[in-house]
Parts: sequence; C-alpha cells; structure tokens
Amino acid sequence: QDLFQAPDYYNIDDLLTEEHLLIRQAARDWVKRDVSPIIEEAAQKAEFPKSIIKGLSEIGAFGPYIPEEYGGAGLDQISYGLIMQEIERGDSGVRSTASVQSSLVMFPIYAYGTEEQKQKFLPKLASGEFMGSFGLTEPDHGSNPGGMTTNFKDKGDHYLLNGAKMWISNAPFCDVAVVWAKNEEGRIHGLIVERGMEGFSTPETHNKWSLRASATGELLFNNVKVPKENLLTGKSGLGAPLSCLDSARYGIAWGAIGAAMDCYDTALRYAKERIQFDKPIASFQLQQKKLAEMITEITKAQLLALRLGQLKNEGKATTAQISMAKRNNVDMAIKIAREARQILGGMGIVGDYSIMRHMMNLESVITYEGTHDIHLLITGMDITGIAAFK
Ligand code: TGC
Ligand code: FAD
Repeated sequence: QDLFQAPDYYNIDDLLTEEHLLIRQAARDWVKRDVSPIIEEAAQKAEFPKSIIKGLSEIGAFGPYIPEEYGGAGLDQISYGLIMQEIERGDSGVRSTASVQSSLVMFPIYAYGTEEQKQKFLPKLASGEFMGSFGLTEPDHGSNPGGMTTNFKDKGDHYLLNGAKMWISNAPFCDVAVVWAKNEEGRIHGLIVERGMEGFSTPETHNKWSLRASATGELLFNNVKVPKENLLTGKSGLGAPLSCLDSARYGIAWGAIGAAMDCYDTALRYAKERIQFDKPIASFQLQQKKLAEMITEITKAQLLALRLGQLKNEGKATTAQISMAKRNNVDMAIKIAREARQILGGMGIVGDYSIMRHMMNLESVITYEGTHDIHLLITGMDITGIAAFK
C-alpha cells in the first residue's frame, strides 16, 4: 500500500494557485493508483511499463506547457514542475519518459518545426500514440556533444543520414526520434527520423543497474533517407539542442524533489515504527540528525525550484540558473536516498521499499542532462566569465 505523505515544512503550498494544487493532486493520485503498484516489478524485470503511457498523457505529462491547439496541456512552468515532481516520486525512469517526450521531442518540434511538422507530430505525441526519443549523445561524445560525428548529406530530394547515438531514453520503442547531426559544412541541425525508415535501428542497452523501468538504447543510422520536410528549420547550431536541455533540466530540478520526498517520507515512517533497544529508532539522536537534515535540504530545494519556476514563467530563467537547480536538487536527492536507505537497515536493500530503487535511479539522473561536474562548470563560467570545459 502506498502511504506517501508529501512534506511541506515551510507552507510552500500557500504560494501555489488553486490550479497548481489541482494539477498536482491529479498527478499524485495517478502515481499512487497506477504507478506505485507496478513499478517495483517493472524495475526488477527491467521493463518499461507501457500500460502507463495513457495515464501520463491524461495527467498532462506529455507537453504540459505546449499550447492546447497542438494537443499540449497549455499549463505554466510551475505546473510542469509539479507534474514532474509527482511522477519522479513514483520513479525517475517514468519521469525520464515524460521529460524526453515533452522537453526533448515536443519542445524542439514546437519551437523549431514547421507548421506541417507541428500538426503532424505534436497531437500524437501529446496523446501517447507516438512516443519520441532525443538523440544527442554519441559513443565518443557525451559531455562534449559539439564534437558529434553523426552527419547528413544533401542528396537533392532527400538527406542521407549516417552515424550512431548512444544512451538514448525511449529509443527501443520510439516511433519518432529528434536527431542532432552535422551537415556538410559541419553545422548542427535537428532531423525527425521515423521508425520504419530503411537503415534506422534502435537496439536496447541491457544490464543497467539504474533506471531499469526506463528503456535505454542506441539510434543507429546506416544510409537513412530522411525526407527534406523532416528537417527542423527554425534553429541550427549546438544552441538548438542545448535550449531543449534547458527545459528538461528544469523539469529534473523538480523531479528530484519527488524522489527525495519519497525517501524521506518512507524513512520517517519506518524510524517511528522500528523498535530497537526497546525504543523507536526515531528516538535516537543519530537518526533524528539524518531526518532533520533531510527535511531541511528538501525545503531548500523546494524554494529553489519554485523561484526558478517563477523566473521561467516570466521568461527570465537563465541556463546557469537552471544548471544550479538541476545540480543542487539531484545531489540533494541522491544524498537523501543514501541516508534513508541506512535508516531502514537491512530492509533498505529490498524492493518492499522504494528507497534503493530511487538511489540507483538517481545515479543516472546525476549523470544525464549534463553531469554533476558539467553543471558546476556552467556555474563557474557564469560567475567568472571563463569556460573551464576545454
Ligand atoms: P558553447 O560554446 O558553450 O555553446 C555552443 C553554442 O550554444 C549556445 N548555448 C545555448 N543556447 C541555448 N541554450 C543553452 N542552454 C545554451 N548553452 C549554450 C552558445 O551560446 C553557443 O552559441 P554560438 O551561437 O556562439 O555557437 O558549447 P561547448 O561546446 O563549449 O559546450 C558547453 C557545455 C559543456 C556546457 C555543453 O556542451 C553541455 O551542456 N554539455 C552537456 C551535454 C548534455 O547535457 N547532454 C545531455 C544529453 S540529453 C540527455 O541526457 C537526456 S536524459 C533523458 C531524460 O531527460 O530523462
Ligand atoms: P563523459 O562525458 O565521458 O564524462 C565522464 C566523466 O568525465 C564525468 O564524470 C564527467 O563529469 C567528466 N568530464 C567530462 N568532461 C569534463 C570536463 N570538461 N571537465 C571536468 N570533467 C569532465 N543522451 C541523449 O542524448 N538522449 C537521451 O535520451 C539520454 N538518455 C540517457 C539515459 C541514461 C540512463 C543515461 C545514463 C544517459 C543518457 N543520455 C542521453 C546520455 C547522457 O546525457 C550522458 O551520459 C552524459 O551527458 C555524460 O556523457 P558520457 O556518459 O559520455 O560521460
């Protein structure tokens, strides 16, 4: 049974609108009803639970901030964040699927696509009829995507695409992939690649210890003929994929709070119930220190995310501000997961509780969408004016 109670130590709910609270409640109820009961088994079996796709669409998780005319939910950025928080309370892998679909597939088509592309793809992506993936990372280019070698040549009536992308969420089952590749002049462009195009394959990556309920794979392009109308014409250069990352990283800053809340809530309840030396372990100072520090860090992360959401709503959030929140909040969550697991003693390592799954998932979350190190360097660059990447 899912007993989750969300902490709100600083009455932050008072700063949210009625609409925010309703949207969050719908997502929270759905996670309790449709995700919590099945997610542990899906993770153990390393299977993405396709049964949840419809529910993700219904709670507005596919394109929360994409306008309703294209099938999106037309919500503000704080609503988007709250939905990601609730989903990741269930599982980071499920939130990954929503992040990729919304911010890495729908967003670039909405922001940089033609009207025909928007009409063709966005409503189907919003309903979950189409699932999408985002191909930026390559085997030899992870933190440094600007060095990518995937390329396309102009063949008159079509483009010829060659190369390989690695570590791609949703790849094994995606219907469409937004793929970043260099043209003959070395300029990066986005292309919409569709399943069924000859020479396009998506092998699954196995043996993951992390994000097991999310399907990860490769995108392989062997002389794939991509119709010219599938080029994203609105923006080119590395800034185009990086701008999509801004939106996804923002969602992760909220999502990580959900994972942390679940670990804290589970550990608090367990500590009050578990008796050792004739007392609940919550009565010992060492356990109280862990729990008190957890709620302090969660509260700070909530305030950071909310303020960032306000800035995003005003169109003022910078890349560096988003990096700071992604880095801080994921680090906060992974530390809380590790401490919470210890509070449960031996019970912390079994799937009867969600903590170990969150802890393992967060190892991916602290790596993807820019590693912990890269986000620190983005802050460093912002405050000094000097890029220390290269
Ligand atoms: P740099 O020279 O700094 O920038 C290149 C051009 O891009 C512009 N730019 C941006 N534009 C829009 N939005 C942003 N956030 C931007 N950041 C930079 C920049 O102004 C420049 O424009 P121009 O016109 O001068 O050319 O690029 P760099 O090569 O030095 O790299 C900088 C660095 C290291 C920060 C960047 O490459 C980076 O962020 N690397 C991390 C890679 C990454 O995050 N990959 C994520 C892959 S997707 C993923 O992980 C999905 S996980 C699934 C899930 O979400 O669940
Ligand atoms: P590397 O870049 O090789 O980094 C290795 C280490 O070196 C890291 O600790 C890093 O911080 C450090 N490092 C690198 N450069 C520097 C530097 N300049 N200064 C200091 N330290 C440095 N990508 C996609 O495009 N789409 C997806 O859907 C997607 N989904 C993913 C799902 C999962 C489960 C995972 C694990 C990854 C996913 N990724 C995806 C890829 C992810 O974005 C990359 O793994 C990430 O950007 C890091 O790249 P890398 O793994 O090649 O590590």
